[in-house]
Amino acid sequence: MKVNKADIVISAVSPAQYPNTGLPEIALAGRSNVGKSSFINTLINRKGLARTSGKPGKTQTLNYYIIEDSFYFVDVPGYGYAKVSKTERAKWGQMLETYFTQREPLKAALSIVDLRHPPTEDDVQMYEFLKYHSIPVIVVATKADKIPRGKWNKHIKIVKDKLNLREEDDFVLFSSETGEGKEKAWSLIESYIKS
Ligand SMILES: Nc1nc2c(ncn2[C@@H]2O[C@H](COP(=O)(O)OP(=O)(O)OP(=O)(O)O)[C@@H](O)[C@H]2O)c(=O)[nH]1
Ligand SMILES: [Mg+2]
Repeated sequence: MKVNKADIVISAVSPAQYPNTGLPEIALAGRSNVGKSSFINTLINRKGLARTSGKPGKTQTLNYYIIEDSFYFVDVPGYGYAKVSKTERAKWGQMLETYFTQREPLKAALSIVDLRHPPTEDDVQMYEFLKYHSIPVIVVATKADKIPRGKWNKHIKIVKDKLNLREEDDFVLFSSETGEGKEKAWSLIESYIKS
């Protein structure tokens, strides 16, 4: 998709604020600091639209971005950030659960993981949660630029094995730095938007 138009619609703290246009939604899930917001920025060629930071745990709301007036990217708060209080974490968990289990326009989830490291227990849990609720998943292993090309296959295998990636789910090797995997990610996303 060639993106000319992209805007933040709302940083939602509660379901009442989610848009009611009925347009399809593609949600991003992943550890805090893994590169979710950077993924959005790379796909839409806009460096600063989705807020990124070196500070993990920054995205604490469901951030809706409308793309080409045709669908939403939903940037979901990152999990696994140790310094977040138990109460905060429970609140996020509730928000994520409600969103992923009850959101009718949700077409697919992008499960973003770090190519450099084996997926964490949180990553595995997130993937299993999405599978359990029959939500189509596209696994995106990002920060590929940080691994030499010659080692990509080894790392890809570790990620797929640890997640026990199901055959029906797609996998994209990605880098927000180089744009690796951008075309593939777009074509998968477009197929889910149309479905
Ligand atoms: N080298 C490299 N750095 C990346 C890549 N993607 C993200 N980063 C960096 O990783 C850090 C975190 O990226 P974000 O996109 O803010 O991560 P996030 O998942 O949105 O984080 P939260 O909103 O806190 O959950 C930033 O410093 C990014 O510049 C990538 O593909 N390659
Ligand atoms: Mg973010």
